[in-house]
Amino acid sequence: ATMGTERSLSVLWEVNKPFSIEEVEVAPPKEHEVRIKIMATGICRSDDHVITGALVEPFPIILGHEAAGVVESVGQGVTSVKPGDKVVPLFVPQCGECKNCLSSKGNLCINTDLGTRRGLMPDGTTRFTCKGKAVHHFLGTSTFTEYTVVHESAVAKIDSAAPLEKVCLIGCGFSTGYGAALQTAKVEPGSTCAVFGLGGVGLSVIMGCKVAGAARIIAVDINSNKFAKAKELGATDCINPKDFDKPIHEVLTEMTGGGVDYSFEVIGRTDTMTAAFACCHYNYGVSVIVGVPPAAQNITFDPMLLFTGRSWKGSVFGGWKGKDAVPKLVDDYMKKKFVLDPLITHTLPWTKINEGFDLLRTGKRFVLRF
Ligand code: PAD
Ligand code: ZN
Ligand code: ZN
Repeated sequence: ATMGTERSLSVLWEVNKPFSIEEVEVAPPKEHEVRIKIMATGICRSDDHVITGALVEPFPIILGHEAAGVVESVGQGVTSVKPGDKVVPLFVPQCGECKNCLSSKGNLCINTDLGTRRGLMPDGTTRFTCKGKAVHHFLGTSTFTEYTVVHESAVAKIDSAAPLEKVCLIGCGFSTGYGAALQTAKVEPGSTCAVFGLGGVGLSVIMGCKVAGAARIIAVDINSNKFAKAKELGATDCINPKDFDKPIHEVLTEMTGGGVDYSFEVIGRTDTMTAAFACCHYNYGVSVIVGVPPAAQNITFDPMLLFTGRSWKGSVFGGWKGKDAVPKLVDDYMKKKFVLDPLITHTLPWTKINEGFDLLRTGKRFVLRF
């Protein structure tokens, strides 16, 4: 079953260009690898960051990292999944053996491709070829394609009854936001939270804060069209920085009598990272960076902000160890412990990928089906 080369698509050849739908050869899985037929993939702002160059990756590349599919074939030595299993690829793998996987504190497996700019499988090669040219992988996942190959440590088996066009969001956006609140910040009952950015990830932070029992959740976005959904999911206040003359961190500090307990930056801008940090309580506030920091930008800040007791943290994939957590999150979804529908504004056939990105840039979030 592992023979045969599969055909596939949607290659990004350079920055700031549309995707081109191409025939791509997808080589069979090697040892400890899994070839997946992708059934649905979401589009996350992180994919767009590669298009614009804010996140630097090698080209040509097949993007996409938030998906669900079915195992088509497995390489030698694969034991955790078999052909026909429903799965979610993991952009943060869980090898189970490295220092971070063994630590109860971390989730960033050392085998992650994140930040390496390699765009290759763990063995340093690629499974994609287009027009005789090697095409790069994205974060060990590459899901804008009918077939992809991932390492066994980067795939989680999920409930065979799960609706793939919904649970694909558990592959990134939902879990990232939800986990930032529950795992990274560990929001406590009764606390006050501020969430900067109300895209799919920010809305998922709101869901996490609500489940944790936050008493007040203040949603911040420059697009007021986002407020209705934020309220539906648990925001108690919604504010638009454009409606105020003074800096938004001052507005929040005043609104909350000294600062929020937890703040989250879910945009990916250095100015909002600083604002989110500054609006948390001067003595014990915790601020979490979820938005991907733009390449080659630095933050200058007054260390007094930290000295008095604030903490500044980051969170990748919501702090979850994917192989363990993703099947459980899918089970929780099936038990209706949280919703995913409000995060999806459109569903499109995958060949409309470029239209999907246009929608993303107008504040919509969509899932491509295959
Ligand atoms: P999105 O683009 O759908 O949402 C961003 C929101 O921020 C939009 O509603 C904007 O209107 C709003 N916004 C933009 N500028 C401002 C501003 N100056 N002040 C207030 N609001 C503003 O993105 P998303 O929800 O898909 O992703 C959000 C970020 O999280 C993005 O940077 C993405 O790359 C990152 C991300 N990180 C991880 C991770 O593991 N840490 C995973 C997935 C996504
Ligand atoms: Zn993502
Ligand atoms: Zn590991």
